[in-house]
Amino acid sequence: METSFYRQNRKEFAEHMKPGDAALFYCGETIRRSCDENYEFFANRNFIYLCGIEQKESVLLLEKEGESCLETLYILEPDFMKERWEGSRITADRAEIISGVSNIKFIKEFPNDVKRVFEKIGVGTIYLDIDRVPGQLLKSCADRMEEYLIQTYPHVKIKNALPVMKKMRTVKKPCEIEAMEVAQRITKAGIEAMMKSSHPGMYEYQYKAEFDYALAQHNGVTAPFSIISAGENNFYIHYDSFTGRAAAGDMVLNDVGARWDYEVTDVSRGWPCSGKFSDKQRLLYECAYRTSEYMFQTLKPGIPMEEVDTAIRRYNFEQLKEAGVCRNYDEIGTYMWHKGAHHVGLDVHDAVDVADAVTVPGMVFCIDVGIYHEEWGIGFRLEDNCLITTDGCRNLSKDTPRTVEEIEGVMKKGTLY
Ligand SMILES: [Mn+2]
Repeated sequence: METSFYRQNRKEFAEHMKPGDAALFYCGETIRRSCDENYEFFANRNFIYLCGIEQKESVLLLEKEGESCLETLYILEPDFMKERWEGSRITADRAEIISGVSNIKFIKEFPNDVKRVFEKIGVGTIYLDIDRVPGQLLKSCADRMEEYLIQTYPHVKIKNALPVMKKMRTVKKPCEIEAMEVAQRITKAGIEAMMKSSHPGMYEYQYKAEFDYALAQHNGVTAPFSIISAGENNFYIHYDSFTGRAAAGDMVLNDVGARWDYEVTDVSRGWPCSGKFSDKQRLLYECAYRTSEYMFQTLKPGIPMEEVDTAIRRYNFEQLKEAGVCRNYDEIGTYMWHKGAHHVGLDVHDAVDVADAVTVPGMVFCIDVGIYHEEWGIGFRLEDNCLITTDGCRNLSKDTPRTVEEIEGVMKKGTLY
């Protein structure tokens, strides 16, 4: 993203702060896996949204003084021996260019600086980005800071920054949409690669290898998540083992994405591994397709998000009823196992403000129509990414083969076996 994006996001957050308030955002740290191995580092997405720095142990401090906001970014100091093993650390110059924060300091200065802030805050509030889920064992940097504050500076008021961040992230900025469009083109290449190489007898890990290879051709893009399954495995919604094999007559399901400039896509397609839909597969697929098309024709600003889900369910029921598959709306749960709309952005299930939400221009969410017919052994999802515009909506993933004809056409052209 351009530096102006991060600058603007910090400015918008600071508008929620009062003079004397401060805010802390942590990039995060590596988590030990075993012996001397760590899990791959993953930068906190709210931190990314505010400064775009992907360097473990970095911290952003905002201090509101009058109308202006003092910004300080703390980064790890250079360490020749550590960098020899782990790779280079971000430099102060580079951190300034990316984030637009001009006051860059080394993290060793942070403890003293932050004490000065806490001692200064008499009536002000400190914002911490606290995002806990029930049963969570690990404590984040913000959780630990909260504990320290309560014990050491009990007079300091603590406020959670998360609701403000969620509100901000709900509406995407134009540069985010541009990044998503690039991610969509890469996702399309990955899905088409799987469709083109598909044949009965192909293993799920082979589909995944095709997908990953196609993504990597675009500046080394890696998949932020992947669900790829065949046949009966399509009935496990978040299946992740890649060990199964597509038998003749099976459908293959993918629920995948690519990430470009931190923005992700979330696109699902289902196709017959042989390249030709059977009558039953086509019947069910076209129900999902008509439902999806209906949603893209009708979505516009001002619709409660809850109604989006209900509309998908109702319309898809009508299609399944007409197809003679489902007679009663009460029975729709037999064939539709999950909700049909969730936001995407920096996260695949994006951190957004959904309470009482109605659609507004700039929102991006999935239209995900899943049909699972266990008796027929057919399960798949048709999932696209919907951008709400000023007068309607746009399907960001429409170029990834969607209709029966498009899918069969791509698979025919691509037959390698
Ligand atoms: Mn998905």
